[in-house]
Amino acid sequence: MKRLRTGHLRVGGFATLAVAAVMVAVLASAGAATGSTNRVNSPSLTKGQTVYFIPKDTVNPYEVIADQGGKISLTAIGDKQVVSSGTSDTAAAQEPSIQTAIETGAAGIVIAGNDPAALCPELNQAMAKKIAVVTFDSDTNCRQLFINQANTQQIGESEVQILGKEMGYKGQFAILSAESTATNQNAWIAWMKVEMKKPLYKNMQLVKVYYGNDDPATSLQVTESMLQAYPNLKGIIAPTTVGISSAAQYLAHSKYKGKVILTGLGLPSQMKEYLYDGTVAEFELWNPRNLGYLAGYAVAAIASHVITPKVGQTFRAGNLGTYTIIKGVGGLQVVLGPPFVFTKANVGQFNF
Ligand code: RAM
Repeated sequence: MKRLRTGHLRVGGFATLAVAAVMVAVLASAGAATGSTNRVNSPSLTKGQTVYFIPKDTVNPYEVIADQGGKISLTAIGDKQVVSSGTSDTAAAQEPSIQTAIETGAAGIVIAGNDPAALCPELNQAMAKKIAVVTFDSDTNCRQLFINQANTQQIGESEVQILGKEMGYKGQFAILSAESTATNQNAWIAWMKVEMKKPLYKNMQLVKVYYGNDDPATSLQVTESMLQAYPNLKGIIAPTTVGISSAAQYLAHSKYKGKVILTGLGLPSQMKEYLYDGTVAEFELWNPRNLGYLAGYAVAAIASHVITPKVGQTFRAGNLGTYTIIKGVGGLQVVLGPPFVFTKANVGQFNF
């Protein structure tokens, strides 16, 4: 099997087993994942502060796991976490949580934006009150730092590379996204379209981007619609854990199983059965628990004035180690690490 151009490691592929094993260990059992106490003391971080974690919604298992990671780091620091959001992925559902954070004098906000612009009046108000504002998972236009799960370009490109390889670089495919306003999905899709311009993909055609709103029922419904609308559809990329698990559920019980290629970003816990039954061959992700854990340390470092933040500054994220602030597309960011390709050979080793 070829090693992906983007540098992903594949168990049983080009990567040596030793390297792959290290990668699996990092992903599966970093400090955040084990919940072990932070062995690296952070004396400079202020204890007793309250941080609001505002996920895209409170029901998506991916977001729940990311918030758990935040709780682990904030608890290790001696801070308190409040998780607050709506149940659907809209900016309007997140606004009351930001307001409450401001009114109750929170030290920090960590938010996965459902919309890049619509949340800015509230987030700017929070920053004006000296509340540390960090985005994670999905960025907004107004924040001090974005905790990016992986390089945005790499995620977009690699999704198309995986699908192309599995489709034999031929045929129609559709994208099943989350909310149409989701900054993260839209950024990944933009890079997918750039990748598609390469001659390698000249016989592949992106027919349409569908939106399942990170709602399982809607995602199932649009999967059905796209297969009806495009009877020759050969592939689906769902860069959302809700989308890919819903599409896999649909395909697994349909005549399209094994015929329509499905890949995207999925939780190993939700996708395991579909790797084992042959509905899906591979998909990507990172450890969402580590994402939240890293965001917890980042927001605490800003709220404690350990970082300003600015380019080149570093901070310690407990058992995950030291991270450096770099310049991203929308401003300052920190990148958790490369995405990982899950297959039926390695999926059993993950607990998220
Ligand atoms: C869904 C959400 C989230 C995204 C993951 C991959 O759970 O849309 O924002 O990062 O998928």
